[in-house]
Amino acid sequence: MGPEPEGASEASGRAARGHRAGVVAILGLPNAGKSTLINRLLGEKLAIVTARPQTTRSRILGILTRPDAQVLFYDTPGLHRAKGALGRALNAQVLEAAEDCDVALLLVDLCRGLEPAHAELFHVLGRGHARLLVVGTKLDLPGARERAWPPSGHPEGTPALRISAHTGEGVEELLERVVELLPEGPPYYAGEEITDRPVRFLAAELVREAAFELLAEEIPYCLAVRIAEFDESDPERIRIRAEILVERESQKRIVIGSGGRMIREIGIRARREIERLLGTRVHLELWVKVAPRWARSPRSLRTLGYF
Ligand SMILES: Nc1nc2c(ncn2[C@@H]2O[C@H](COP(=O)(O)OP(=O)(O)OP(=O)(O)O)[C@@H](O)[C@H]2O)c(=O)[nH]1
Ligand SMILES: [Mg+2]
Repeated sequence: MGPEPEGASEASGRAARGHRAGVVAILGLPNAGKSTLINRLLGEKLAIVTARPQTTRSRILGILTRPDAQVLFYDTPGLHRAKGALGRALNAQVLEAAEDCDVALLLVDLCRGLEPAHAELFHVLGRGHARLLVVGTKLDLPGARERAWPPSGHPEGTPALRISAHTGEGVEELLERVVELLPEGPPYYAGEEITDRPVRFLAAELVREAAFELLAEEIPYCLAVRIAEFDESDPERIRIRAEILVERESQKRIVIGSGGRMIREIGIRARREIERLLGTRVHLELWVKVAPRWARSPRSLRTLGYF
């Protein structure tokens, strides 16, 4: 072999030879811990997390860049029995992500094991070309470590590892396994980007997270959040006006709460989180609006950023 070329051509040669890049889909049933894991991997809160199932409503990209690799992690909604346009759209996104990735992480709550609903995910993954890793989650929970692992029904020969996204146990090892499975190639994104989502979308999600945590029963599933105004003209204090959309007048009353207590509480929590995200002070104004059809049409779901 001849001598190595020097300068820029040497750098690009190095990138093509050693560098890895690819798409990793984080998949699983609702509440498996997908969003918590992407946040842990990225070291930033990109995806909202609540104790309720079906929190995530869209694919969210987290870009992890290091000298030897760029990993494009996609958080996805939990695969579930779909009801209505929103449910169907969520599941469609999950299946699309599963078919269209280099590596699929199938997250399984260790305390629940494999469930019949996982079969559809295995089926779709079997059709695609992705390398599959089965990941047991919430290893820190009492009893999780004693559960059979890999779980019964686990496809033979598929690598399986266990993590706790809360304590970080196993996460570094998971990342190394993922990088090894990625194809060689140059990075897709400039190094400083960590997501493709605009901050106003992340801000809307943080309002939704606060609402999910504070409202009981079915109400969180009947609401969506839209940012009506995002004013950065004063960089010391960003002004945000967000609208909480509900389907019925009765839901609007519950979201506002008696004497406005509930909406005030939602506002306080959401503002705290948005300030942490933006690193500045935020003035957050919340309005509740009845929009009976927000969840019914693909067009309005797209406008809300759920596609
Ligand atoms: N103890 C423990 N709890 C966890 C861990 N990871 C996630 N959780 C909790 O599990 C619940 C669900 O976590 P999410 O990350 O929102 O789960 P998800 O899979 O994104 O859920 P959906 O978006 O609804 O599909 C939350 O209450 C998390 O705090 C973990 O490593 N340990
Ligand atoms: Mg989620």
